[in-house]
Amino acid sequence: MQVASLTYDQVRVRAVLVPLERKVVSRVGYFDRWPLILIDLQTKEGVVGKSYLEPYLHHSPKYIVPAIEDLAEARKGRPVAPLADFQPGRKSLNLIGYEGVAMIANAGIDMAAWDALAKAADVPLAVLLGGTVGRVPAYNSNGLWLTDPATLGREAVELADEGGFDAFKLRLGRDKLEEDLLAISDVRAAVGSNAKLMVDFNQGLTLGDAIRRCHALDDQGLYWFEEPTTYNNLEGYALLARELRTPLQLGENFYGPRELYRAIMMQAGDYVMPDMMRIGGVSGWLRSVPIAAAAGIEVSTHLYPEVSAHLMRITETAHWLEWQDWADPVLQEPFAVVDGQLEVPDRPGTGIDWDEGAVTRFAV
Ligand code: SMN
Ligand code: MG
Repeated sequence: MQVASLTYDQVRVRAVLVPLERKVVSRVGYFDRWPLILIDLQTKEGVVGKSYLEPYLHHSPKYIVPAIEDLAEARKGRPVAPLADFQPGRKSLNLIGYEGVAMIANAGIDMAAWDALAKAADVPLAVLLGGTVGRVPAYNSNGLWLTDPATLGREAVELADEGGFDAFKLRLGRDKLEEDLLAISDVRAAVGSNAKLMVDFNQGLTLGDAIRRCHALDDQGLYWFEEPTTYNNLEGYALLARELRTPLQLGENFYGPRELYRAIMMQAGDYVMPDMMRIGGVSGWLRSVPIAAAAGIEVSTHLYPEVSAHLMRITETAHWLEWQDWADPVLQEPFAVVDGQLEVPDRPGTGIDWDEGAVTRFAV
């Protein structure tokens, strides 16, 4: 189907709580199930754009869903023009905040709008954006939480086998340095010393402890140190980045392009990894990553592997895609991973569609 332009009609928003194969045990929280907000954006022309949000907190759909519905209602009858709507959408809610729920709601609608436009053009999103479909290098982020270090080697082997991975995210920041070192050595012993280990502290350390712990781990050959301390302590990050040899990664908590810009201006890290829900969806990504590219900074993704993979195909300094299969339980056709790379499917839009039986089963 090819349609010249689209008009907003209605939005259908549903919340589900899906099972996690491995429980998330991290310094940002414990999650035994994972909430998803599923957005179906219906257009007057009959094309339906689809996206999902991962709001972490089980009860948060109660206040995020109405914000999405309000935004969509205000656009009823107007052309679907997500890039042009990005800043006006944010401004329309800025009196209750420029970040948080206001941005999350905008990002959800934005991703669905881009999916609709690509479907109307009958091309994959990566192609609509001027790229091609194909593979994107990924690391497996489905496990290696703050669980018993003695079990991590076995788990790392399982994770490698989930798609020929040789790069993994390992969560650190245990009480004792020795426990973090044990976790690293167990994983290395199981998957080999050439495997890349991205380590994530999930903001768990005070700045002082981050200085101590990161220095102690600096000669471990780790691929990056992610969020050792509170995400918005950019001065602290700049200090860590200056002192450490291991590259410093941050960015999953940037709300919009200006926060990425500020972090880069302050030399707060070596790499950035925006999250689709917080950076502002596809439009927020398109507005942000050129800033990183101009600064020569490599860009990785956070969560949202499906939509993010399309964007990595057109991102100048594309680095690593974070692979999580957490939305798979409600997807009709989960994306394939081959040789540690995510395959962007050659189908119109983002390639996301719901398994409606599963949506009913996991509805909340
Ligand atoms: C993370 C993501 C989702 C839940 C907990 C922790 C982590 C990551 O920050 O980067 O994967
Ligand atoms: Mg992280």
